[in-house]
Amino acid sequence: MRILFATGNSGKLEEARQMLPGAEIQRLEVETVEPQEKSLSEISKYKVRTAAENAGVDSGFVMADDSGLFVDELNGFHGPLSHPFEEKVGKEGLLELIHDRSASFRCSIALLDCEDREVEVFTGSEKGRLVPPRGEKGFGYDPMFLPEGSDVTWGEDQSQKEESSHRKEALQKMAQVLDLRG
Ligand code: ITT
Repeated sequence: MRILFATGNSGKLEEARQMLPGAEIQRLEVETVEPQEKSLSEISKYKVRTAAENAGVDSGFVMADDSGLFVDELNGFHGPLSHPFEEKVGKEGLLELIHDRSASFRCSIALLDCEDREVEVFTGSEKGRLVPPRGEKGFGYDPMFLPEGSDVTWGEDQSQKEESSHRKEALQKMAQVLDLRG
């Protein structure tokens, strides 16, 4: 089964290919549009609909992913607002704002079925702790994220992320539904 993935983020694309070996995932070359004030789920739905529309895709499946880092002490900030935050404060700047470094990653994947124009959303989350960057693997905050129960970051050991992550959980839920559809 072919799924077009509307993303400008090569790390997400690689993970989806690795985590969903049963699907042929191709990048949909289109700029994603991301409203800044809503939930991950609303943003992912908006992203997938606008991407399919702007690229003129009218058959098959299109997916989009919106993910974010939610810091417990900041009541879940910055969540979906990563781009403005990173521009002003920077990834490592985040560590200077907090005492308690507990945080979660959350992922929302929206899947558009172009036949009936319905969008289904699949979510996942992963708890952990933020640390000064270690390792160079992965992307984004991976070098700063220690998943719960581990003492190495995703930047040092990607195999942990391949086994269990916010994106993996969402992709697995999506894979189940696609299998059910046959
Ligand atoms: P799209 O084209 O798919 O929208 P994006 O990079 O803009 O790609 P998001 O808005 O979903 O994606 O995510 C914003 C940032 O959050 C992203 O650039 C990373 O810095 C961080 N992020 C998201 N998922 C991550 C993950 O699995 N590991 C580390 N950082 C992540």
